[in-house]
Amino acid sequence: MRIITFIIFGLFSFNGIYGENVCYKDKCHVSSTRYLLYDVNPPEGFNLRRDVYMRIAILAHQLQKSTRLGLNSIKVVLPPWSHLIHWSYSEIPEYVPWSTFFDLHSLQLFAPVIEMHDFFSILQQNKYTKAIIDNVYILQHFDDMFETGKFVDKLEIQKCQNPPKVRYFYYNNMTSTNVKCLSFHGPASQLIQLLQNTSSKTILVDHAEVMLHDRFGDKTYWMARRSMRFNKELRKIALKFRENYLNSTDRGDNTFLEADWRNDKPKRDATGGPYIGVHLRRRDFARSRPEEVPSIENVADQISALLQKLQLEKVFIATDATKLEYDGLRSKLEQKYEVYRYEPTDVIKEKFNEGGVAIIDQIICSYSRYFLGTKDSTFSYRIQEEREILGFPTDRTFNVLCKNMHECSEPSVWKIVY
Ligand code: GFB
Repeated sequence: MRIITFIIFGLFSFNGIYGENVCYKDKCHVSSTRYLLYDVNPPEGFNLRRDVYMRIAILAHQLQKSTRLGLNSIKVVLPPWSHLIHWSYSEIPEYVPWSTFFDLHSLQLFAPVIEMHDFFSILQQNKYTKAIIDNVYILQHFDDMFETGKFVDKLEIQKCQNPPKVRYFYYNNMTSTNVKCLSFHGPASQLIQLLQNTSSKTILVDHAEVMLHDRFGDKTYWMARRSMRFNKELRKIALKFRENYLNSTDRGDNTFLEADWRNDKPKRDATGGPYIGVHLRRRDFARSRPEEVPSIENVADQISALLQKLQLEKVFIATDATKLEYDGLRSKLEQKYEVYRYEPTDVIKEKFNEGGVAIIDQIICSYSRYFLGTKDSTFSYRIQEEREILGFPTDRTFNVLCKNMHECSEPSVWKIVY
């Protein structure tokens, strides 16, 4: 895996302006770039974090178009993927950059975002030894809104509900002497009120998940979503697996996408490869929802019935289930059908870790003829969105495993908008 440990060189630490030197024809000036950093509640998983990114990216996209100096020069610094509770770690602190999972250039075609290591490089060029953030805002919910049930959009500096952190992103060399708790209810764009009233160069918003979407499900939302193309190598690995085992190619499945997401056209005629893609979420998810999650035997019955109905022979299973659970499922299905699971080589596991393997699983499910997900799992939601982008008919996408043959709920359908 690509491990990035940030060591900042130099002898002094400075607070204040972190200017970039911008040079043109031998003349240099300090740029007015400001940096917006954000972090998310530690227990949140990878796919909820992707949704929080969208809220921030849509804000940054809006700010970029602003005519106000100071707002249109804001860049978002992407929080490295570290210390996620669902992933296992070795003893070395690991800071996985976004480019391990996503195509950074593609993200930047929508919003001005940079990696944390780029932010550190800029500090280093300017000889800063420490990243002392000008303003840290820890977002929190308004207590009284939950008590009264009356929700109004507002933000207000209030007493901290929890003791504030003193270290950020687990770095020893990033801190701040200016930390406030900001009670917040409303969309991410509400943050503009705060950004336009300060000239701080570096602002960190912690618990960014408290901010809501500005525009859920509209054209801009889907532009942000479409810009989240996965890392090219992960896409290639998934494609090879589809070709080798599932008889699935973009040409044959009508799932071809333009190289640049901005050129994609609306369509609904993707057929997908001749297999069912299943996302079966287990572990903590199954433990926290015993009333809703089906048993392994029941899952096997549901998949068999579907394969029979669709006259397909192959099923691809994406799951975080234990080996024992997966083997139980496979042995029930294998009597009649071909069952596939993606098993990474040590090299791929080392390079892309559990996050990359999960993405390969998601991509393979995205290209299936029919997708069956887990109700309320953000992992399944992201697959559904991917299939909307690929242009599948909605009835082949918005399907979830039932608790059993009698207890079944319809998932919400979030259609793509261009
Ligand atoms: O993405 P995620 O947060 O979605 O799932 P939910 C958590 C992690 O589980 C993923 C692994 O980042 C993966 O590492 N995982 C889940 C999988 N499904 C698969 C799979 O099919 N294949 C692979 N390879 N890995 C919520 C969490 O999970 O569940 C909440 O976000 C909370 O924090 C809740 O824990 C119970 O929305 O499913």
